[in-house]
Amino acid sequence: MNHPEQVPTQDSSLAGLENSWLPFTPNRYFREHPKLMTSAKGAYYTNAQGQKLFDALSGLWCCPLGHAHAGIAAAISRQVLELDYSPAFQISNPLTLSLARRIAGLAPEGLDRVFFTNSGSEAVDTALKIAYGYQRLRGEGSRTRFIGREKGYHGVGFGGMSVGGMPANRKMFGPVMVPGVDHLPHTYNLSEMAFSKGMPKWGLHLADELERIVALHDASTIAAVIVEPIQGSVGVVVPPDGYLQRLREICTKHGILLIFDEVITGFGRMGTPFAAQFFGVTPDILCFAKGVTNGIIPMGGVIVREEIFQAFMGINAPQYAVELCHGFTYSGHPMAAAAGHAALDALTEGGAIAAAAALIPVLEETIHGLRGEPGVIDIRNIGLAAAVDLEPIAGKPGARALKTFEAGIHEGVLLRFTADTIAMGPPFISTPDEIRAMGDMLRRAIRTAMAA
Ligand code: PXG
Ligand code: PLP
Repeated sequence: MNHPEQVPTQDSSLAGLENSWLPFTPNRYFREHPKLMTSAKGAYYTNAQGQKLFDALSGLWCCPLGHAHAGIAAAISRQVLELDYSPAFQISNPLTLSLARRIAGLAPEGLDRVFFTNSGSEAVDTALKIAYGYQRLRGEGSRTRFIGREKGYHGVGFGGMSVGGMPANRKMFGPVMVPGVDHLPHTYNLSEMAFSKGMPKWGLHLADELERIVALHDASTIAAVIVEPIQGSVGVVVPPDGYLQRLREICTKHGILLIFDEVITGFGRMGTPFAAQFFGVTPDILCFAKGVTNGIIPMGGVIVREEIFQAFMGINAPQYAVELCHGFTYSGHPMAAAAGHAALDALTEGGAIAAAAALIPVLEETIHGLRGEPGVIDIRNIGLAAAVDLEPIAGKPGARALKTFEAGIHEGVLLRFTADTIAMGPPFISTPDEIRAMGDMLRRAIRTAMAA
């Protein structure tokens, strides 16, 4: 049903807003301050006002190759007339199989089996189910607990929400969480690590909290630990030096699976194919999404150690029995697989991951150049990702970053903020000058927001 009386303006491009419920959006604010994009090319959007905006977060971290990418556009146009869909259950197709092979080839040694999903949230819930199923199949069915981390974001499925650690995403749903989850402490500590470049030197001891949690619950009750190597959504919280190695050691010692949620860090954001290679730590299960198709067709998945897959193949059931009763109508969608192949072409042979690596020092220098600006209380960076924390306005958390976001649009940059943190993950196709220009626009936006 329409509610014409609620249409905020006469602008015909907003027709339909009264029937829309926008995700992770303050819908009441949006209605008064609508923002519509109408086209995108390369590292820029054009909005309904005709302004050109630099895409400082590569979409929502998912478009590192920029927009209107010729190779991906050509691949999906071909694919739609070749094989637009084929059933995901009981059937596959050569393109999806060969994409799994290429992804396994990019992944760290030992991670060889790919299960496709359509989003990061689905990847996380799939990973948790595989982890528990594996423990059960190897005779460790008492291992039912999952350990997440404070400030973690693992999507919005019931599993991902439960292991996630962003209070706002959890508080409405407390009673319906997956039971038995515990959380590692987060590693963000302004007094110890403000303005660090790369990995903070402080905080390795926080990994030992896993030993405390294991002692509390007993290892025999814990199936898996899930962490983002870098906490992206909360605003680029970088792990302390040695932290992920320590988690790996503790998990191995206690027979606990380690899951890396690389939905943001996968496919080049760290200047390496995955963060696992950047940090030199290999998990047992790795979740991916976003960059795998450059965000153009939704796709996600998990990559698991062969041994985990083989545990499922060893079930005591006839050969024609389904080993894992789990999957999605669109798992390994041929259109997504076509986009995935074209994205991987650009990331690997096309040199985009190498280009991202080359931009890392430019982003570091640019972003730390904002130190000393009014209201800037922290700056941090790793890989091609960075964040700036702003002094909150007393009693109005998030209001300072919102003002900066609005001022950024005026300057020509689309920023992403969460609470009073501005996060940046520019496209790998950016030029050094574009990164510097982004820094200048952010500087002016911060000054405007502080003056307001
Ligand atoms: N895990 C991680 C680590 C993520 O970053 C998800 C799972 C969920 O993926 P889907 O595809 O279900 O949204 C994510 C998603 C931001 C931002 O501004 C981050 C995400 C999504 C939207 C915005 O940092 N991460
Ligand atoms: N709900 C209903 C009624 C369905 O039939 C299906 C799939 O067949 C789903 C949900 C799950 O949808 P998807 O496989 O796209 O996740």
